[in-house]
Amino acid sequence: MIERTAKNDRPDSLRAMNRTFIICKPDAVERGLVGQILARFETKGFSIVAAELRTLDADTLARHYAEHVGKGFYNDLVAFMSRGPAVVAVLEGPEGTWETVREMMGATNPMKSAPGTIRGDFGTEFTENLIHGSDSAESAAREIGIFFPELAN
Ligand code: IDP
Ligand code: MG
Repeated sequence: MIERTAKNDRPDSLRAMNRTFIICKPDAVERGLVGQILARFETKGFSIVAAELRTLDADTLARHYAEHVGKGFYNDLVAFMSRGPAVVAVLEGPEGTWETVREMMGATNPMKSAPGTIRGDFGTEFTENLIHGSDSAESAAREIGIFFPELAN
């Protein structure tokens, strides 16, 4: 795992607000797009504070995707997300970084994602949509706690 110290000097209690969790999903790894995806965030000015190539198991995915357990697409989602390694990472930037990361990802359905977004530029499949990003500051803190407990406050 790559880990480095936060660049800011805020107290630990505020840092989670400036960090968000992403997954470059198995399709991104298979297609060799991880470098391009991470480069967009780095070029934007966000820092990678943790990153690891990791194959996700069903139990971890059930915690991560708790809100989706039992939905029609859930079994396909787990099969996809566990079929090979993904890159799990934590990005850091100014307040609201999670929201800007979501905008850079694009809409969930890549056929509807705007050109210029990651999903809009690289994908066509609803489930295989390349990237996950936390959808709120609270989700970011929860997800970082699942995947990088050593970074949790
Ligand atoms: P998000 O990743 O944009 O936050 P969510 O609604 O949280 O979207 O769904 C989680 C993931 O589940 C999506 O990124 C996608 O991979 C998959 N997914 C969501 N809805 C559908 C669907 O209707 N059909 C197929 N896959 C879906
Ligand atoms: Mg979501």
